[in-house]
Amino acid sequence: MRDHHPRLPSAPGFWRSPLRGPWFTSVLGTVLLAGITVLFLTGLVSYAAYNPNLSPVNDQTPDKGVLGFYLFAWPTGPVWLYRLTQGIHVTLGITLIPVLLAKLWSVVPRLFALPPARSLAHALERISLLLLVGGGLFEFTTGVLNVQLDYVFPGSFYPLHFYGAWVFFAAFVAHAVLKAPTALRNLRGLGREEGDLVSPRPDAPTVSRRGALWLVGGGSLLLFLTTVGQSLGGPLRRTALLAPHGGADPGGGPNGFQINKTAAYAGITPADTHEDAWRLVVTGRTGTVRLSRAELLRMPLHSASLPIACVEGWSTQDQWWRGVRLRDLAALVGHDGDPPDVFVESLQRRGAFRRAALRANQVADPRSLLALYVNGETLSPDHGHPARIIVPAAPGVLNTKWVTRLTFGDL
Ligand SMILES: Nc1nc2c(c(=O)[nH]1)N[C@H]1C(S)=C(S)[C@@H](COP(=O)(O)O)O[C@H]1N2
Ligand SMILES: [Mo]
Repeated sequence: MRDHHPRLPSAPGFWRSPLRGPWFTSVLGTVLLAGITVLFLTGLVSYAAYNPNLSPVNDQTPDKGVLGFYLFAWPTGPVWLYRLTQGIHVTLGITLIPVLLAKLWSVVPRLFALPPARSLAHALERISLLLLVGGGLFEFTTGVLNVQLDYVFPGSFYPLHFYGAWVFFAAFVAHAVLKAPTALRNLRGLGREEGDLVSPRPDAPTVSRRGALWLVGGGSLLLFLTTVGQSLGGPLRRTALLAPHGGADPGGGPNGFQINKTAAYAGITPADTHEDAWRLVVTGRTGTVRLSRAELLRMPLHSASLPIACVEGWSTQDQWWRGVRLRDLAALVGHDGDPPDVFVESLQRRGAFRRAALRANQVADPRSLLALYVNGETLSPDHGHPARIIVPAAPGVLNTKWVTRLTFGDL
């Protein structure tokens, strides 16, 4: 009887879809092999871009020691570098969601198969599968939550997503090595449509296997087309229907580009930023200098066309910034020629992004500015008036707004 009316998902006959089979699973697996490898690499790169080794204000991931073996000084060019790497990371991650779900769906009978382990090797394989499925769901979920809801995690998003990535990728590599030979055979059509994935009592098909793949691909394409605009910026941003909404409306004009956190959100009031109240406090080898906005404006002003690129995947096209070079400010306090790292502090009193550390190579770049103007106009309150950092190729989070203190020295 049980064979004819299986009630338990552990019974092979419980799963009826005629789509399941080695070929379908192998095609999806191959797409994920390429896609997840790119996600992992762009993710590692994104983490490096924060200068996580420089200062605990940039990153507090404990014991990243071994896993941080690859960290390097993030370059300052090309200026679109982080736009590209993080745009790929977020857009590709979102695009792959239908493929990931279809792949999990295609092998779901295996997750319920009994007995749980036939041998030690089989037990190990199943544990690695748990890490793979759990790790994959965890990475995609935390990534999407971070993009859509903006840091909703206990503590920081970075350690969760970073540790999760290593666990997931380790299981992923083991899985790929184990399955690659079979997958290759299935793709070439040499494998036969048999085995535990093929339902012993399939329902009548409503769509062919190829048709189902087109559906998955169509879902991915739709996600791609409604996401990618946020990384392209400019007028194409409007096509990004899936980009997070409900944020501040940047309005039009020179300051009319995306706003991450508004001045109101950050608790910055006109009383804080008023000419009489605001001072820039610069500290370095030779002591401390306090500068009013008028004094800053008497220093040599320089321009740079640079984008803002956020970890959340959105970025702006180049904006035309004008302000004082960071290296000129370093020189003011005794660091001529070879500027050191700098610790940047905002007027903002609370919140994770009120402080950031920049590396010496970023300070030294002539395009790295303490910006006072954007696109020919004074910075708007939401874009960081009276002064903000803008550094080429750096993630948005390092471009501190409402800056009030710069401390030069090796961190
Ligand atoms: N003081 C302060 N500076 C900040 C932030 C912040 O929350 N507080 N957000 C950062 C992040 S995450 C990004 S992406 C950029 C966005 O700059 P924008 O709002 O001018 O586009 O500002 C950065 N500077
Ligand atoms: Mo950001």
